[in-house]
Amino acid sequence: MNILDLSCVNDIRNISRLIFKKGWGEANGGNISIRIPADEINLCKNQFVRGDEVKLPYTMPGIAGEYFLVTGTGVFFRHIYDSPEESLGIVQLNETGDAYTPVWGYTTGGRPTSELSSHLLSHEVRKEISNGQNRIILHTHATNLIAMSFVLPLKAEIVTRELWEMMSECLVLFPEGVGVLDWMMPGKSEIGYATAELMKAHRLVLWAHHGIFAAGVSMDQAFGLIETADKAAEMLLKVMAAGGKQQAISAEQLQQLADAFNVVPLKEALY
Ligand code: 2HA
Ligand code: ZN
Repeated sequence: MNILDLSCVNDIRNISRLIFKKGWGEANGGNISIRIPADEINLCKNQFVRGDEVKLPYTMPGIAGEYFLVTGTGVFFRHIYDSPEESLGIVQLNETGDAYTPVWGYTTGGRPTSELSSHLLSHEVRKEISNGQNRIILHTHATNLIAMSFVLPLKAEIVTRELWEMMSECLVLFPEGVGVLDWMMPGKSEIGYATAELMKAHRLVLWAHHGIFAAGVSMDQAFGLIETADKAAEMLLKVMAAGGKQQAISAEQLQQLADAFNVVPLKEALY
């Protein structure tokens, strides 16, 4: 099977085009990785050409040996659909989980995203927590979520509660709430460790004044979390601009929603 026909490649091509159209993928903003299932790897292994191993400054035994499809550093989301072989690559982690080898893609000499630490360290956490179900990590510069990070206290319980109050779906889709990171230097191992730590409890992690990270079992799920949270953030900003809330879904009503949909809400956000 041609690698370009794999569903993971299609997922990244289609979602990057959509993200660009939403205005969240300006220039080289954003990056995506997928932990590729073994059956997809077996369909295309014969086309792999192993490059040089690259050592990582962290060790991830939980995802050792796994293959990842990862957007390249400096790649414009606008170009991914039309140039998948240049824009994307597949890397395999070694058996100790502290180095990777490119095996496909990055044809013009590229390498994986500058946010590789946040991707791989989050994959390791989410794989364990989800019993192997979570395969997607999606980072994008969602406009309204970024704007919101300038006007709310950077606390998970407050950001979560404000988003939940904007529409009923929010609590149902992300009952565990949104993790929140203060501004940190992008592209470093430190922001990777901090993101992965929050991914132990949340599938959405807000990077203040920068963007959002989402984890999911599928691209639809990861993207759906972000588009829902971003829409809630958009409404919050409109409500604030219109003079502020006169009423909202109450803590009691949020608890009723959680009970009706059989989800366990982040306790701290039901103040
Ligand atoms: O350059 O989004 O966080 C891509 C980014 C960095
Ligand atoms: Zn970014």
